[in-house]
Amino acid sequence: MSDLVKLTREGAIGIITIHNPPVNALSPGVPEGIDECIDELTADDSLKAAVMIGSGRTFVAGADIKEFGKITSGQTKRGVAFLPLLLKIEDCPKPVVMAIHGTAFGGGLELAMAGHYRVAVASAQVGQPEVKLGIIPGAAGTQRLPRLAGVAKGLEMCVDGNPVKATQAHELGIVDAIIDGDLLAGAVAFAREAIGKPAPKTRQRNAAGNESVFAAARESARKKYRNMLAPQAAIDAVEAASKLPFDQGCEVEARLFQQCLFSDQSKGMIHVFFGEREIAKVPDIGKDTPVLPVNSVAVIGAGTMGGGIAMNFANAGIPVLLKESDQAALDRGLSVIRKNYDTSAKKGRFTPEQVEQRMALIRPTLTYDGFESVDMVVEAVFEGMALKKQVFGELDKIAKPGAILASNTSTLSIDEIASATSRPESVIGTHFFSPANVMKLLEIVRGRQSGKDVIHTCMQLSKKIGKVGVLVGNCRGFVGNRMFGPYRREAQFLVEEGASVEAVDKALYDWGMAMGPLATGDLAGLDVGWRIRKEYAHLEKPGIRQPIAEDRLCEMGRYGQKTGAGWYEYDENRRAVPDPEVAAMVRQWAADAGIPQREITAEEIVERCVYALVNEGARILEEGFAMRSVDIDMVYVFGYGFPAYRGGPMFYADTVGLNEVYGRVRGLEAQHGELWEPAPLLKRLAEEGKTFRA
Ligand code: 3H9
Repeated sequence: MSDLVKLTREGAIGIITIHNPPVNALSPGVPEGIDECIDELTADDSLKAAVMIGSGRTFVAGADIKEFGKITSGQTKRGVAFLPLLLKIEDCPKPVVMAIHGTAFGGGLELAMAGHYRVAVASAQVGQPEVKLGIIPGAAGTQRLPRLAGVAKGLEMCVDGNPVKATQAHELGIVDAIIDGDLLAGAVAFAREAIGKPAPKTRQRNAAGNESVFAAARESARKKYRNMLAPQAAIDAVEAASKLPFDQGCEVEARLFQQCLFSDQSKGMIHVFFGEREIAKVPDIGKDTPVLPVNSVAVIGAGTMGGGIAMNFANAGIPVLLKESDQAALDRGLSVIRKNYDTSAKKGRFTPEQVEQRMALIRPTLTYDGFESVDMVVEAVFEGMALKKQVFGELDKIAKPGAILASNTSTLSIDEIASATSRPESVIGTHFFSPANVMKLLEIVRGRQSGKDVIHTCMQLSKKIGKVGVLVGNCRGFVGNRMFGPYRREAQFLVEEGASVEAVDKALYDWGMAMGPLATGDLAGLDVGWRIRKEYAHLEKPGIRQPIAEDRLCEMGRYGQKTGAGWYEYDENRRAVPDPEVAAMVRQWAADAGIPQREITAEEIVERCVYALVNEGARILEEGFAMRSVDIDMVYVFGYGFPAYRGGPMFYADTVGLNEVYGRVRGLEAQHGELWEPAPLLKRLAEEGKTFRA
């Protein structure tokens, strides 16, 4: 018998325990082990019922996601026939009670639903999160869940992929009983009660639904999950459950599951699932590296960034001192924070009490009083080296020894900032993304002398404050903004060469970006880039083409949303309206600069912008400012609205094929000149037939 699954006995009750740490995934050996246990249970006359339970921290968290890559790359054959095993469990003549703690996700919930009964501790969660991996349930989840929870709820759970808590699952009929106290003992008692009674089979229940639910779900998923295959496939599969007999519904599901599994979208999303976990692993910083306590924080600057950063700490229950240089700015900052919290409360994300608790954790100040006792300071003042160095010089005198001194700079050298202190080992970059209370990405910038404990602490802290922390090196713009430069440069060039502002944004939005590059500039503030460009103007190579339009817009005071106008005009609800005046001005500026005008396709827009990201990403990787291509991918997925179903820019390039990408970059170099010189790493990998990932 497999070591992964064991059958033990407690009187007339067989206990089937799944032991496949850390999450009891259905890796090879687990389904086989369950199969053997069911055979033994059936054959053993002394056993009258069974309990199936997971050892360790959870029930079964789903299929083993690592196996999917092996299946699609042909390394493994199609995996075990899990569906027949579930039928075998359901047809077992003795009642099988599934005992759930932790998470019964994906194949785990499918397994649980094949049992005759389900009991759970109140803290457990159940769900079909497959769509988050670009697939749909593949072992009758779309068929059994609507039969238990009703079509509308089953549909919602399969399409959104969000889990429900055990108590709600109980109300919905997914779970039969909530167990207080010891789960196994409660499940065994439940199983004893079930002996001799007819065991209910979920697949024999009815899942009739009405037509309008599906039409509405399709429409809503089209908007919410733009371009994504899996949510639409999940709707088709649940609709099949509502119209067809169980076996035929399973056939529909199996076909759709295969289509999704072999799609590039699921490969991209699975890459993101593992990527999010991989980036937490820093090769030279072991798990035993000390973690410094961060129980109090100070933030300098109560502007858009500083305020958002303070909210992150308050949300995690960490008290924050929020410093500004004058009362009016401080008041403004606090009122923005309150407004943000109130908006969240209106959306039901927080209760009014939680809002007050969070506000109470943010203590406004105009002085450095109290800074001597905080564990960490995050500087979020204007982007300018002289000012940053002045602040760090002051902090060096005030902060306690060992306090982490972090800068939220988005482009400036952490080493130079650290040089203003006598303790560069305590200095690090923590680059939040706007809006800082919403965006998941946190670039953690490693200075030459940043201490390993300081880095490790910031990586851990990122999780605590709900961020995805990616460790990056200290180059101009780090990973995200350094790549964003060429990306937005191309967007501007395209406008200057004849594409409309709206056409550029639409092409990239339709391709999957959360926003177009020009609208993103308006959101972030065009003046931010303008200020930075002025700071670095001395580094520009003479004779190399530079975008014209954005600096001109800034000179006119058109900074984007915050001034009501940038690339677009904005109404009082900050809705973008195309501005014919901008279009006319750009045409004039282009004519003055002698830039020929032409028709530009959406395909060219996407290619130029996305390959500009990839080419710069390749340079960053080669220069060692990103540890792995997956780090770059996670920066873009979690910080720049890059579609997760494309896996990130480097993964996308791998999917296209580096030889193809290299060929196009060379073509662009021939057409547009040295800004498109292929990165040496891209050239080398393309010629060797390799990928960034490998
Ligand atoms: C499915 O079931 C399809 C079926 O319908 C088809 C049937 C035929 N496989 O997240 P953590 C690893 S699709 C492989 O840090 P937490 C994870 O990589 C699946 N590995 O812990 C990590 O490894 P490492 C549907 C998995 O406590 C370690 O376990 N199920 C899997 O924060 C710890 O994970 C899902 O989509 C897996 N299924 O969160 C559930 N799950 O230490 C996906 C985890 O080397 N999983 N690992 O970095 C999760 O949502 C979370 O991991 C979970 C635990 C909530 C379970």
